[in-house]
Amino acid sequence: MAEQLQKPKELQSQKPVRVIFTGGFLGAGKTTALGAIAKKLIQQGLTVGLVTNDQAANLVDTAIVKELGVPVAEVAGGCFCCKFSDLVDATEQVLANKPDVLLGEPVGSCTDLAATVVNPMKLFYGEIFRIAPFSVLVDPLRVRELVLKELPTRFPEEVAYIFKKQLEEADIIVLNKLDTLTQEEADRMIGALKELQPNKPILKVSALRGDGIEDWLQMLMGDAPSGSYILRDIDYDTYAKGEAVLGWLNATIRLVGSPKFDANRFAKELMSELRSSINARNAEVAHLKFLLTSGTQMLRGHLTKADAEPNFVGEIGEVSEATLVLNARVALSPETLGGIATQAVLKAAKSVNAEAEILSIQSFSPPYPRPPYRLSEPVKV
Ligand SMILES: Nc1nc2c(ncn2[C@@H]2O[C@H](COP(=O)(O)OP(=O)(O)O)[C@@H](O)[C@H]2O)c(=O)[nH]1
Ligand SMILES: [Mg+2]
Repeated sequence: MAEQLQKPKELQSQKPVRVIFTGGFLGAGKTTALGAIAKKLIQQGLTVGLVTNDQAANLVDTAIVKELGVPVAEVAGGCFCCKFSDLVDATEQVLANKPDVLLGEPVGSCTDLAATVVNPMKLFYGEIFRIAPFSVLVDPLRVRELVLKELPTRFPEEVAYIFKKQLEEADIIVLNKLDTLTQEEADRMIGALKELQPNKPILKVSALRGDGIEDWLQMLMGDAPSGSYILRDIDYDTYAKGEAVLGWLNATIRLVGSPKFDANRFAKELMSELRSSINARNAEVAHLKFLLTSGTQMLRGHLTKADAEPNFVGEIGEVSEATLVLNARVALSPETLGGIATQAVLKAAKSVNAEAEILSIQSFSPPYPRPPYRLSEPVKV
């Protein structure tokens, strides 16, 4: 019985805090969208806090959102659903800064969050938290691949299962990357999503350009219910398999030039090496991202589909030293992924005459999801 569950700890806040969780598959644009939302809220004079999440530490996302200059806490070493107490701890840390709004990005391979995160938050902390409708962000290319099936997929069906379950548990579906679509394509995709999920709002946004963010934010700050779509028939074995086929790699590397190296060229070479090794194995990328920093300069690279174009943000010129944080989620065994990444880093470093020192490298498959709390009915607040 939900009522008998013990909450992890008491949380204090002098004012109610709006909590916005935004889910969606890896690479859908969650971090970009939360950044856009945070900026809008800050413009409105509100105080914002953020919680990022990953299966391991060293997050590119945490570094990205730190640029916003708002307090950030990281739940590492597991997802919000399986590390609920850590989520509460991270939330408490951010609450110390008295935010009006707290934004959270769950791991993109997770589902069943309405039952394991959104509703437990409402049950335990409904007095201080106003939980916004749970949004699930969607990348149009994944809709074409996994819903419309007009693009071939290299993912096994268990990954498509997770993608569909994410849509099923959303209070709001948000089709992102509108800037990459014509009006006709966007309508076609909305139509396909509506057919699958006829009863919920489906919005169109471009997190990158800002289109549609205001309307979405209005819904998130309003009174619409949250966590209404608890999954009734989720099969955890299929879900676990879908997560386990994704190899996760997080690495930190120090690069040193002799005396300097071209960091932009290194980034391009690295992306190209990683892509060609992944494509040579006919594997699919869920989200591969890296962040290169040198002093105050930053350069990011993203790849959200093996055969799509990579995206780079920022520039770094000739530098003597840089740090690389690499996060890759690719449908390959962790060992293969680790080998590919190491080779790619070394080759790219050599091509620009730099030395690469691997400071940390971890590659693994996410473990079987075992959330400590799971509610079978939505909590009314
Ligand atoms: N064209 C386009 N790219 C986007 C948009 N939103 C995010 N992206 C890109 O998609 C990639 C993944 O974004 P990110 O926010 O890190 O995704 P996450 O894994 O869901 O957090 C990055 O290269 C982003 O720049 C958008 O609205 N339009
Ligand atoms: Mg992210």
